[in-house]
Amino acid sequence: MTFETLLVEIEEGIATITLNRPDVLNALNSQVFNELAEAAENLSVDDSVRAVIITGGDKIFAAGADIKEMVLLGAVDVATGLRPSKIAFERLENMPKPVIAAINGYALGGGCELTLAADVRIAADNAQFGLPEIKLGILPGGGGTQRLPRLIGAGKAKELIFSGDLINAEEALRVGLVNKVVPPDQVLAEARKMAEKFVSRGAVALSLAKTCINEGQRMDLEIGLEYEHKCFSLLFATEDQKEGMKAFVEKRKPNFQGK
Ligand code: DAK
Repeated sequence: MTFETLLVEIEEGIATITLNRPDVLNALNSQVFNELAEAAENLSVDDSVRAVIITGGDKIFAAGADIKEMVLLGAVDVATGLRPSKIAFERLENMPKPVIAAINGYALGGGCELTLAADVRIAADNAQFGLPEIKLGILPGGGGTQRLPRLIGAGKAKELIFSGDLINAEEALRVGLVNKVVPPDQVLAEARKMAEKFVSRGAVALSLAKTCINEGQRMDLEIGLEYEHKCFSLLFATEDQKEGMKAFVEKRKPNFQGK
């Protein structure tokens, strides 16, 4: 998979997407969004890929959507031209495999929103998060007003969105915006360690659990519980369920095949 603004590497079932516009702090222009959407689609259907890590490298995650590109846009251009970002984020969010954001430095605006489309966020202790769009006279348009309150609650999300203030990694951990904080040089290794753990589990069960959680947020509790029950029942038709329970009874580690 070759792109101009992204590097994509696949190693032992784990794909790493690295945003690659270092001169502009990985500002996300329409080419990045288009390429991300394509990469997400490809990785989604590639059976050899069991987990995805998205990173901006060891200095910065991303300083947001490309303001120099947006400054020229009118309302109609935004309605059509920025659509790929929505598609890219939704493809990552709904990918039937785990997506982990590995974050060094700034994750601002669309960069922060990109991390919100991941399942899990691992941050460097030097990371900074924020949705500073309000300072540009706009609102977070890449899912920030929707995904952030669902993750950390409306009150804290409103404070961040209304003020445009940045928070550090420690505060991000405290409010539940990130899952784990580690030293900067360990972010990728930690993300990989977590990805390896996820990959060692039953892939069908993991993907259905992800679907239950994602879809469940669109449902009321009663329907969500029913949906969960259907997915749970379905897993009893898989080899992984047979293997997982048999391994427990036989006091050995399961050998899941993702079937
Ligand atoms: N866009 C374009 N270029 C950027 C950029 C950005 N977001 N951020 C940084 N750069 C460029 C700078 O212009 C500079 O380039 P040169 O001028 O040297 O050519 C280079 O990167 C280095 O930046 P600085 O010189 O500013 O570096 P500093 O270390 O001094 O400051 C900073 C780092 C991150 C604090 C600062 O660069 C900054 O405040 N950047 C802007 C952060 C920001 O406001 N981000 C939010 C952007 S709005 C949507 C989807 C998504 C979005 C909207 C709609 N739809 C689906 C509709 C998202 C919107 C946004 O993200």
